[in-house]
Amino acid sequence: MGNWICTEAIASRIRMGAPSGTGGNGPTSPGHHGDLMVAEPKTQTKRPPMFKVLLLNDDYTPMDFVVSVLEQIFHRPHQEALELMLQIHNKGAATAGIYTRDVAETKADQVIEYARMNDYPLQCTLEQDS
Ligand code: TYC
Repeated sequence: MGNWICTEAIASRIRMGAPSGTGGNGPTSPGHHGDLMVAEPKTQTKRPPMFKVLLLNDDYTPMDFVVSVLEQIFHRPHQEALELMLQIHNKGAATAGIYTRDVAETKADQVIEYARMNDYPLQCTLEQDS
């Protein structure tokens, strides 16, 4: 319920007071609910900052290995992974995915670890997106 304080007794009064069907002032929206006034949340919710995971080109990592990284770690479909790999190869770098900080860091670690295990120098970096 976030910042809403709502006991079952209050919730059932809201349900009884709320109009049935869609489009009305339903039990989860603020405002009038029968004879009850429900408060707006006191704190503003914010979206977390997002981070791009950029894959970098190099001269040694095989193309099909990069495609497999994009499929397995970034869940890109095969054709998309192929096109993205070529974009990295031709332009030097491209965004493999955009995630919250923790997820982006984990993906980057997974890329480096998978590349190291296979003796490839593939690198990636994080860049704040928003
Ligand atoms: N340039 C590499 C090659 O010609 C392919 C490659 C693509 C490497 C993308 C890294 O992130 C990369 N074998």
